[in-house]
Amino acid sequence: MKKLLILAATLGSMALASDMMGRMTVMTIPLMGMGMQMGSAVVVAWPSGEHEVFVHLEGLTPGSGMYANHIHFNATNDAMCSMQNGDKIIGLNNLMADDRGMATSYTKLPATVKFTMTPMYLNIHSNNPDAVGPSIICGDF
Ligand SMILES: [Cu+2]
Repeated sequence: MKKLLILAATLGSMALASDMMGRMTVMTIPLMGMGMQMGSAVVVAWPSGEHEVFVHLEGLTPGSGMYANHIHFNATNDAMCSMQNGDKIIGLNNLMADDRGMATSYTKLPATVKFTMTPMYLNIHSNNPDAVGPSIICGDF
C-alpha cells in the first residue's frame, strides 16, 4: 500500500486507463468522512484493461463489522459525492473494521468492467442498521 501511494505521487496521473505509451497508470483518491473517518483509495489501471482498487480507512468504530464499498457513476456523467447521484455501481470487496477502527480492501476488476464513465465517486456505506446504508465516507474522481 505504501509503495503504491509513493508510486501514485511520483506518476501524478489523473487518467483511469493505461497511458498512450501503454503503461499502467495510478490514481490516488482522498476519502473524507462525516466525522473522524478518513482514508484513501488507489486505482491502478493496467494496459490489459484490468483495474486494481485498494481502499484504506481509519476512524471507524473499532470492531464495527463489514462496510459495503462501491464506485458510483451515472448515465448523465455528473456523479458527485455531495449529490450521491451515482445510480450505477461497480462493486468492490467489503471493508472489515479491525480493533483499531481501520479497514483495508483490495479488488481486482476484469477488463470487462469499463471505466469510461467519469466523473465517479468511491462510496463507503453505513452498516447500521442496514447492511448498505447511507454514505459515510466518499471521494470524487
Ligand atoms: Cu454504494
